[in-house]
Amino acid sequence: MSNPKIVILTGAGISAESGVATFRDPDGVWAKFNLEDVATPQGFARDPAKVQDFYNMRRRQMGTVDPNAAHAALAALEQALPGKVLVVTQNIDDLHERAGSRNLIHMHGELARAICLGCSESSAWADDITVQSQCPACSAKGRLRPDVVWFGEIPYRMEEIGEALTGCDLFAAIGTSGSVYPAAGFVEEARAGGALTVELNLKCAGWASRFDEQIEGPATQVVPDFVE
Ligand code: BJW
Repeated sequence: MSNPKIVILTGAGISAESGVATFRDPDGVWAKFNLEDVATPQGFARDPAKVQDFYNMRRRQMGTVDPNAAHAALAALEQALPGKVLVVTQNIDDLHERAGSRNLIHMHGELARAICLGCSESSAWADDITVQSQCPACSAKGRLRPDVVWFGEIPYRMEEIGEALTGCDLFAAIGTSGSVYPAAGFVEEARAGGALTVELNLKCAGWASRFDEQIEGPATQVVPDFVE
């Protein structure tokens, strides 16, 4: 999209009430799995099966959860303001698109896609990735990995996101701890371009002081109220 006026950054908190675990909350993913083992290229090089198991488990879980009222509210906002809303999600689940969002950037990739280490093509992928999995583009076997962005890798569509942040009037961050860059720096980029910046979070701690306004509460309650 060329000229969105509202840019919404979402994080794991928007999917929490759908039953998808966040990362850094006490019961989050990083309390159960070592980040270095499952979310870095080095971890994948050491033990690819362990990393594939981790993402296969999360991909299977996607089929058991549904979008919630917060995802639906953002999709409705986009419908009400055609061409004006861009959702940038750090989440690799597909709940925004299943709720109806279309102007959507998955900056950390998607569970529902696999990328080939041989030909670099990304393909839609619904099943487990195994050593027998064949790349739909080049037919190589055993060369697929989840098309997600690990630490040390460059998030997707950064130029497009940067332009949208600089040109927007409103930037809202929903359900993210602001601990991972470059997403954690988006609020400053938007503010430098003159945007009003708003954080919506269950608990506005941590990076809240970097926003003009904070709205505290569960996403399924505060997001529908916010977009009205
Ligand atoms: C609710 C709620 C409810 C709960 N309602 N709210 C030192 C300084 C600065 C940077 C670096 C540094 N050392 C290394 C870096 C870079 C590094 C980084 O940021 N590291 C930090 C740890 C410091 N970043 C990278 O490596 C990135 N790449 C990069 O920088 O490339 C260089 C480059 C960039 C740009 C241009 C050119 C070059 C890549 C980062 C990849 C992150 N990958 C992960 C995992 C992969 C995908 C996956 O497996 O899912 O992405 S990590 C993980 O964290 C995942 C998430 O998308 C990401 C963010 O987490 P999120 O969404 O914020 O979740 P939580 O759990 O942290 O927070 C949940 C929030 O929800 C909480 O606030 C709750 O309160 C709230 N909440 N319930 C509302 N019901």
